Amino acid sequence: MPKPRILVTRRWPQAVEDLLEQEFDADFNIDDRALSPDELRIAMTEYDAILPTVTDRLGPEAFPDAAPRVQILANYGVGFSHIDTEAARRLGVAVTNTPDVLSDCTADLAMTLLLMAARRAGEGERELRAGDWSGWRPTHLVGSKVTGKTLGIIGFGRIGREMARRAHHGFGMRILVQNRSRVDPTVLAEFGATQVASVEDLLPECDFVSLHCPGGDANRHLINAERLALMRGDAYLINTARGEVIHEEDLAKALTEGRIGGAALDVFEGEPAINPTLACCDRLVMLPHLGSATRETREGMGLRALENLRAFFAGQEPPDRVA
Ligand code: 8YV
Repeated sequence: MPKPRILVTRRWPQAVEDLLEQEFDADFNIDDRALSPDELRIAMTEYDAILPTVTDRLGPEAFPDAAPRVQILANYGVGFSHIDTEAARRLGVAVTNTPDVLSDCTADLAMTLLLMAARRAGEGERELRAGDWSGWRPTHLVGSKVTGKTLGIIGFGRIGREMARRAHHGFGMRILVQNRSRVDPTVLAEFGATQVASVEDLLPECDFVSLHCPGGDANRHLINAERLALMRGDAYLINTARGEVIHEEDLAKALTEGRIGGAALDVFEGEPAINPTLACCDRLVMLPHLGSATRETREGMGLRALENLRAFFAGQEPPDRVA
């Protein structure tokens, strides 16, 4: 039996690429650039499996009209709002993701952003690099204390829980949770957390709000002008989920008008392009989608995608099927 023909759309850690090459008839996108919907649609007719990432916009236009050759899209990442799972289901294409392996590092990065925003670390670094530091003074770049404050977590899945663990056990923070389904009280107790009924109930109570819900249409612009107006004037917004969860122009306006304390973003609606209204905000920390970017996690994500492929082509149920 010939080996399944697979396309890896970006360069992956070498150790995982080597395994993929041994077990499959694998093509790697050696240019390591994002593929267009046209290229992806053609690839669907030429490969048995595609291993996409967040940079592959697999919307309706990337799917052929009739059932393609491709049988599985094994996504490299936990979030899959860039894949039209409805089109995949209609055409009988399985979709899998890579949960768990990136929860620690993404929560670490959310905590990094929270601390950077609260302690004005980005502003301080910019000042130093520009040669503008005039020396220590009691009122210079004074931020907000983190220990003991209230953190609101929107979306209490694996990453949200790891964020709660760090914030509660490491920084003594009080945790409020908003989640679309009811969270088991014993799970909440593990993180000293209280679940509230709605985003509207959560926002006015928090010193920090961290987003950990899925992206896509369900949560597009969940944080908009009306909801930003419910945040405290000195509160901070953190986003390591998906860019589209925030209405970026509304956030830029709230920041420039000083209506919230600050924000820290790892993800952007049109990434890698940054909404120009955000670029001018001082009280804003921005990182280039680094949530899972550690050697260990990127390798773990690759191995998890490989496990899904192995199971699928062995005729078994892939462990992380999402469609
Ligand atoms: C990934 C992420 O690196 O897993 C996710 O959902 O946001 C990132 O940490 C990215 O999606 C790779 O496809």
